[in-house]
Amino acid sequence: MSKNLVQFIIEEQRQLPGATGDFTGLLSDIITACKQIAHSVNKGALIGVLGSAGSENIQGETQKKLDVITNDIFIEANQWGGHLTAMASEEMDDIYPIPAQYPKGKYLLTFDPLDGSSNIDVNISVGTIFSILRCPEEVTNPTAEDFLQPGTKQVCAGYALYGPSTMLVLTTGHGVNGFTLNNDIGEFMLTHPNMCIPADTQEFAINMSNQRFWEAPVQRYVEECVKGKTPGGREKNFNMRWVASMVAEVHRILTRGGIFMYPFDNKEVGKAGKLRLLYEANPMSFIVEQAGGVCSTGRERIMELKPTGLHQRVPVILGSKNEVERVVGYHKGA
Ligand code: P6P
Repeated sequence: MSKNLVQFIIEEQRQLPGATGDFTGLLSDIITACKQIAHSVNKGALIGVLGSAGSENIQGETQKKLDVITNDIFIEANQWGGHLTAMASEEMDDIYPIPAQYPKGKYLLTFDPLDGSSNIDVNISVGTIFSILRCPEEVTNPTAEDFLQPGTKQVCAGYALYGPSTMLVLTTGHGVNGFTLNNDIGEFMLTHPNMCIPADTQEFAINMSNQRFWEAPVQRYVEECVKGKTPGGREKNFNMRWVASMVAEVHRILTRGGIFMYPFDNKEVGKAGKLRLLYEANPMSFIVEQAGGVCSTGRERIMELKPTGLHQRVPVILGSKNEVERVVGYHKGA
């Protein structure tokens, strides 16, 4: 019988000197939230949770009913345990301090409760992304400023993927491990130990409809992939994927390699990228780097960026080391 996720975490905790079980308790609450979200997502139309909520989030994006429902699930599952001082979410304008009636802990939690939610109404895979930071010492009433830590400060990052099977993938800085939800017993079981991204790939993922808005280095890279082994192309042919669900793209890359790009584009003036640093780019970067991949804006390592805002957007180029480094090289040469 393979290990379940809680057993795996406790065994990891035993390796951490001075671990108090606080971290294990927090992860256990996050796992509970992901199981509840999986249930709501899987039931979909049967329980009337598809469609628009009729509201917008701070990003100006129309919220799906499930965006709101899954955000509430995360808040409910994580606010009472005494492991956090505050949370921040794609779906909330400001931070969510732990209410006074609950004990506070030493961690901060950021999350995108339902990434790729535009896919939910058409039954395509969606996911949850989360990241755990330490709350700065002596801070008991945190502000948004306390969340603005570079990705290198993350103590844990993970995602749940609600696909043909529900999986949870996470890192605490000692590699990446994948767990599959066994619905018969309601436990995530270790099925993908020590996930590693191949350094090379023949598969790129980008939203080609934005091509005319990209900078020259990305134009060059994608053009060469499309040309493949023809003149002006590469030494190999490429395949393309675009699911429009970052969690699904990253999981595919963790499983068989690839490069995912949501680069800077000049489609909207003043918009530095589409993906959010704190609860999309940073957690995914931690996971991808721990699996041997590379994550860059094209010019900088994403995890070294000093965040300037809770909902800051950044360009994202991540995946197989040799391909991401080629794109970074094109930016240097530009
Ligand atoms: P586009 C989902 O909304 C998301 O944030 C990522 O999960 C996904 O990779 C991207 O946006 C899709 O963007 O422009 O293709 O809709």
